[in-house]
Amino acid sequence: MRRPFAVASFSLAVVLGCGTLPAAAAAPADTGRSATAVNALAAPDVDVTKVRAHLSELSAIAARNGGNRRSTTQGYRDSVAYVKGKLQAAGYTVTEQPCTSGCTSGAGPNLIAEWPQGDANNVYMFGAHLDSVSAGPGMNDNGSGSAALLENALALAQQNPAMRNRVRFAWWTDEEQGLNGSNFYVRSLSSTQRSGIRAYYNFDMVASTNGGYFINRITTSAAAPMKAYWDSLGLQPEENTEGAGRSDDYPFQQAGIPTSGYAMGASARKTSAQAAKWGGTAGSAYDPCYHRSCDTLTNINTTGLNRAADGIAHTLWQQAVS
Ligand code: DPN
Ligand code: ZN
Repeated sequence: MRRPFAVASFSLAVVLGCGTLPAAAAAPADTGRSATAVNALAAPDVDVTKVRAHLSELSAIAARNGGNRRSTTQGYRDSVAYVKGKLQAAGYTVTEQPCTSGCTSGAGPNLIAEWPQGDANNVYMFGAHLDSVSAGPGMNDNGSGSAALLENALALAQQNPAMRNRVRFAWWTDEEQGLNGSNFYVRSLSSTQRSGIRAYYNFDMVASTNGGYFINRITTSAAAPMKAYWDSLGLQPEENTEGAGRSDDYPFQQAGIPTSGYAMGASARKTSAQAAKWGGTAGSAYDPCYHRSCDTLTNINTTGLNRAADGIAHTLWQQAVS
C-alpha cells in the first residue's frame, strides 16, 4: 500500500507534480499501479489486500480440512494446489517435487516455480514453508510468508520486466517436522546447481501481531537490499536471533549458499527497548498464537505483512531485474 523506496517516490512525485516528499511521511495515494512507467528499475508496490486474499483462501482450505494444513494432510495438498494454480495461470514453470527422503511419511511435495527469464546461472531464490502445525490453520506461521511470496511472484509476472538474473520461488513441505522439505531440496541439487544459487531468502512469520522487524544475517551482502528497504521506512531492523537455524534458510546456509530473509518473531518476548522503538507490548510474545489454534486470519499484522511484501519486491528487483 505504500509507495516503496525513495527512487520510485521521487519519480512519482515529479510526475504527479506534488513536489518533494519527506521520506515516509506523505507518500502519494496508492493508485494500484506500478512505477514502471516512470522508472524501469523501481519495484512495484505489492498490494497487501491481494496478499490477504491469498491468506483467506488458505484459511478456507484449513477450515474444510479439519482446521489445519499439516504437511501430511489434504489441507496441505489443497494449499499446494491453490498456489500452483495461481502460478501456472501467470505463466510460471511449476514443479511439484515429492520429498522422497527425510520427510514425514505421507508429506506432500515442495512446490518450485521459476520465472523463465534471466541468466539461469545466477539464481536468486525466495522461499516460505507452506505447511502448518496440526494445532491450527497457520496463518502467521506460515500463511504470511507463503502469501507474500505468491503475490510477489504474480506481481513479477504481471510487470514482466527485462531480467538480468533468474528468480525461483519455493513453497516448502514439512518444515514443522524438522526443515525436511527444504533440506531434501538442497540435497537434491548438484554442486553446480548449488553454486548457481547466489542467495536464498526465507520468509517465515512475517505478520506477527506483537512483532518486530528482524532480518536473517543482517550484516551480510545478501541481506543488504532487505535491510535497505526496511531502513528506508525507518524501522531500525535487528538480527533475527530467535529464528537462527530454525527455518528453511538453514539447509541452504549449511550448504554454503548466502541466506537472508525477513521475520517478525514467534514465541520469544518483546523487550522494553523493542516496544519503545516498534510499539506493541513489552514482556509479551511477538506472536501470542504461535503454534496455537488462534493462529487465524485475526492473528495477522497487516502493516508488517505489507512491509515484508514490499521489501521482497525491492530485493527481487535489486537482485534480478535488468
Ligand atoms: N516459524 C517457526 C516454525 O515454523 O515453527 C520456526 C521459527 C521459530 C522461526 C522462531 C523463527 C523463529
Ligand atoms: Zn514457521
